[in-house]
Amino acid sequence: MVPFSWEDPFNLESQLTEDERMIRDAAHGFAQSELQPRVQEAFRGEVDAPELFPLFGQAGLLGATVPEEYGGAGAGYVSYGLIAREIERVDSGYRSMASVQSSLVMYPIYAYGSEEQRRKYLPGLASGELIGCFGLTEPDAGSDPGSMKTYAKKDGDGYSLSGSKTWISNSPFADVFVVWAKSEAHGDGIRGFVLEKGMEGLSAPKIEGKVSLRASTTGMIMMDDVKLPADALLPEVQGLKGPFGCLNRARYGISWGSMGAAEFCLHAARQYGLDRKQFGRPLANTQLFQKKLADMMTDIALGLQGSLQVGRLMDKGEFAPEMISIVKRNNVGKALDIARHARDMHGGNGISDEYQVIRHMVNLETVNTYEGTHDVHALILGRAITGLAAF
Ligand code: TGC
Ligand code: FAD
Repeated sequence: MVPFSWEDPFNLESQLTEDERMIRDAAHGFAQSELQPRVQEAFRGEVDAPELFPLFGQAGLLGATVPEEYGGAGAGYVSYGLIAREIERVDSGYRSMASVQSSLVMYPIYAYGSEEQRRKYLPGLASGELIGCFGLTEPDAGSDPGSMKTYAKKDGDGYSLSGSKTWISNSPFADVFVVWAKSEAHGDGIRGFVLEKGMEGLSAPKIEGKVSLRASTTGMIMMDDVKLPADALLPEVQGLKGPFGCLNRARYGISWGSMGAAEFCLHAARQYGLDRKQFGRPLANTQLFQKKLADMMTDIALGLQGSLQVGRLMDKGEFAPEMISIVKRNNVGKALDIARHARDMHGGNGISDEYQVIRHMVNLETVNTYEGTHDVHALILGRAITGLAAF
């Protein structure tokens, strides 16, 4: 028998390689020294923070799975997940900034782009000199991206792109825009295009007033007859499997990230319960408090094991998207419950941003919605179980 660790119940540590532990420790150090000190003011002020990207880049946290020849780290999906967990331990918004860059911008350029596109964009995106965003969602096409209206008309050898995307992370300060549109030149099929800041007809206004994810900047992408050269097309993919292939990576990262936020909440609730006395004893010395801590610890331990297994299968190329739906849906839903409980366990103090649990709680409301809502992932799984699509 071995001593039990409430912080690592199934000894996840022993299931990681030495390289993975090193990457995790570096990400932890960066998140605690660079991100934690600024998050309270950033969230309060809804502060734009493009200057974080070069810091993420220097710390090697962008494009973890992209090969080193393009500026990435050439690491595996478990490492990518461990990075997401450490960043989201501080704030889901910061993880969002980094995971959009890695999974939704660098991945499609690497996996679907031409060699010229890879060489042109990936090193700058990996170093954080360039900031990327991913435009799939539209005002009238959220859970159902197949109904998008953004359209690329033929225009000489190239294209003319018109339409609007909304709820786009990083767009107001992005340099590189991966945009999905129906394309006249391809039988109205969905294709990916790479746009650049400054193109005529392209703008990206900020969405103000978010009550969630305030440390991450979100905006729209407005495209009014944006002229694109032929080589703006991502040549190697067509159809919805293009954007969904990117979402697989980002959703998987979120499954780890949300567990980081949940771990923060468990640790905070435990410490608060040990420190705070009511009725002559610590709150942590009551049965109800302990039951909540036991539930939190259990859900985190199981969630991390699920993500680890999916990551190992991704590294071997043996995953199915439904596996990712399980861990994204389960882990984010559980993290949201954990954050809500942690908020309650802090009593009145729990609504103060000083204690941070309410920030995680409101952030996780977004995480439960983006990258496929909790219910849309239930329907993806329901389809896999029954063979019937109930969307
Ligand atoms: P469906 O008929 O199921 O599929 C169409 C084509 O796509 C293929 N496919 C996939 N390929 C790879 N990975 C996946 N996960 C895939 N899912 C489907 C499928 O094989 C088919 O290929 P083909 O070759 O036969 O054409 O499509 P549908 O229109 O019925 O889709 C239904 C549904 C619900 C699965 C889908 O629309 C969905 O997932 N909706 C949720 C939308 C979503 O997740 N949006 C996310 C926007 S990006 C974002 O939120 C970023 S936030 C980031 C941050 O800040 O961290
Ligand atoms: P809807 O699709 O309108 O859903 C509303 C409700 O209806 C949900 O509860 C949903 O589960 C439910 N519902 C929908 N369809 C069904 C059905 N068939 N059966 C039962 N229930 C259903 N998108 C990007 O492309 N890029 C980004 O970078 C990005 N970043 C984001 C950042 C933030 C802060 C937020 C909030 C969103 C972001 N999104 C981004 C958009 C996000 O992916 C969408 O909000 C999400 O996919 C849901 O779409 P919707 O908001 O249109 O909701």
